[in-house]
Amino acid sequence: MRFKRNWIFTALVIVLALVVAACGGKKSDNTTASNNTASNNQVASNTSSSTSTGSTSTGSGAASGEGQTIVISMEMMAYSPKEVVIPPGTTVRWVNNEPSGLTMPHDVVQGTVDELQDFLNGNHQPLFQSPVLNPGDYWEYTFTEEGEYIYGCTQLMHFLAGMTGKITVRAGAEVPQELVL
Ligand SMILES: [Cu+2]
Repeated sequence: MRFKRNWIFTALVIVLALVVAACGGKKSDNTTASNNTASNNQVASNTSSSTSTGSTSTGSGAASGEGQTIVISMEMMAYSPKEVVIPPGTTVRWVNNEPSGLTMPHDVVQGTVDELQDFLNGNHQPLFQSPVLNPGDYWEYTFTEEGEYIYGCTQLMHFLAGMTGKITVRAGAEVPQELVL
């Protein structure tokens, strides 16, 4: 009797392990699939940009967006706009627009609030990190990989006071025309 119960228990464990393994397998499949889609989209947008007949003001150019530069302003201890969506290949220029008489340096460091706290303790390697930017200074970074990039200002821990932002890089997204340099 005791032997039989043990056997059933062992069988259950094996079945559970198989289920877990199957789920894990599915997850990695999805990642591969979305990566493929991303590169396909990029190819598609390149193709359509060569056929578009450059209209300027209507902002019809998701495809013509590659290589453009947008401006995010740093003023009143905030990034403006706080969140943007851009296609791969877009350059973001962060400009410190605090009044020039003010001593209000900012910076741009990739990371969530927790990661930025780790960063200040030397335990987070950011994907991108600007130098200290004084009023009038700017810094640029070009986003080539799709994804969501959360960042913040580490000067005097401004990220704890809400100075955080998010860049979403998505193939096929339109460059926000009102922000173009
Ligand atoms: Cu700051």
